[in-house]
Amino acid sequence: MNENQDKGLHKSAINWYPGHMAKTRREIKEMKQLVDLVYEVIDARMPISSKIHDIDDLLKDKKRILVVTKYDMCDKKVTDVILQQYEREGYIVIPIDLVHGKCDKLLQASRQVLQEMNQKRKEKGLKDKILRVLVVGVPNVGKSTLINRLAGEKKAKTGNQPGVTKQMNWIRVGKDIELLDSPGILWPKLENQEQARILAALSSIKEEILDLFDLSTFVLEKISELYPDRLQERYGITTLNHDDILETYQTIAKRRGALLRGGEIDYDKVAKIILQDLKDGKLGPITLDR
Ligand SMILES: Nc1nc2c(ncn2[C@@H]2O[C@H](COP(=O)(O)OP(=O)(O)OP(=O)(O)O)[C@@H](O)[C@H]2O)c(=O)[nH]1
Ligand SMILES: [Mg+2]
Repeated sequence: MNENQDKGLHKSAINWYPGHMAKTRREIKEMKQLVDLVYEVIDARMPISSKIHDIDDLLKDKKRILVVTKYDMCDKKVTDVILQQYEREGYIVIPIDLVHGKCDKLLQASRQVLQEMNQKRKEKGLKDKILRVLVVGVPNVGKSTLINRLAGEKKAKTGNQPGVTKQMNWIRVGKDIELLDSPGILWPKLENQEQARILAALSSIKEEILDLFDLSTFVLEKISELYPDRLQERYGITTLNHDDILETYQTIAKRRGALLRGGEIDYDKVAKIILQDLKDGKLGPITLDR
């Protein structure tokens, strides 16, 4: 690891876990008694890195469905292998494209849980209940978007950056389901720096927290390792020169007009272009976990 990277990591180790996440974690622990089911939301482009790493502790034995959003943006072949592994571990896994697709399968699975619950209540002579579902996940995976899709209208605020939802919030879906939206959470110690960078590159950690140049270089290296053709298509780069990465930035700068007055390279602008292209799907469908 070079000195610059080390600096970037050090910065992240100090600042990346904001106080409101600790608060949300406490609230989730309190609210979990009230819910019958949990939608654990993960991002299809990082199905391992975006999974809350201590979710089993946090939710103990709550019934869970793994909802995999942004399926339209992922490399399906790679993501599917990981999802099959989750299924083997016993998860109900439902991949969703929240922009173009439907949520029928998720609703069906949820109503099945509700039916079983009410059947048991009936046997005990109790009245039917509505289904209460807690929606959890790391920031920016699409929890609120999912809720809006299920509700059929925009009831929760959404946006392509981490930390949009600020508090827990109940939202009604039809006559029989109530969803509890929650602010995205991470965990206090993010030991795995590769995971931290993947989360930051796909906007689940505020990117300002990591060094911008460090993060965009990580993206270039990752894409060159996993999808080398994409760098060629987008930026005209055939091979990444790991010993002189600035050369790669220069090539991108010239192609995309990221030059300062006097013709100098605007490295910050190049770094932002790379990160924005990744987020916007301009580098094609990608999955960064293996
Ligand atoms: N392409 C695509 N974009 C999606 C999908 N789901 C969500 N998004 C986008 O992802 C971004 C984040 O969505 P939100 O619903 O605000 O995410 P969140 O998990 O509620 O985020 P926090 O409240 O910050 O924790 C938005 O720009 C959504 O439009 C999907 O399936 N496909
Ligand atoms: Mg939200």
